Amino acid sequence: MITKKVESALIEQIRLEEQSSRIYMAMASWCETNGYPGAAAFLFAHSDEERLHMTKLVGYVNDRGGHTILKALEMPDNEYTSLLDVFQKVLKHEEFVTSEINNLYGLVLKEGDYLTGQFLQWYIAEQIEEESLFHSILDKINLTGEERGGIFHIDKELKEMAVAETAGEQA
Ligand code: OFO
Repeated sequence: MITKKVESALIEQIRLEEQSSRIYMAMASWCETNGYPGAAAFLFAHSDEERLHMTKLVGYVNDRGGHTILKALEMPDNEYTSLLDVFQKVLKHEEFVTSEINNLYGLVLKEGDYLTGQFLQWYIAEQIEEESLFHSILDKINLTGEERGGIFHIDKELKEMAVAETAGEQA
């Protein structure tokens, strides 16, 4: 059984995962309508992944004697200036999520809830993986600059990554 304090901290994390899903959906939609179909596919897949992070937490809270309630979400940014702008914002958002997961982990350990701590280790590993992935995408975009051929190639690569990510989720 989780304490009320842990329950409410997990519910806040659920809100953040759902918000992340919306943010990436808005970015995907911008990419799709601005000539970046690969980035759009990648971000649509990533939006789905954030939703899975959310549902995994919902299940955990309910299984441990809590009750997940859903909180209000914010309107995400819907306009971006370039693909670089999109991925800079993705990385910034992921860094924010990592710090929130870190705080959450600290809180549950302080509460003596080691089971929830163990559960959250999956999220910690996931954040490390995501930050490193987004750093590498951003490095590529930075190296290419505004060069159209390079951006076209990166967009193609993002499409392949989206296909691989979707296949991984379904496996
Ligand atoms: Fe939920 O994994 Fe990133 O934010």
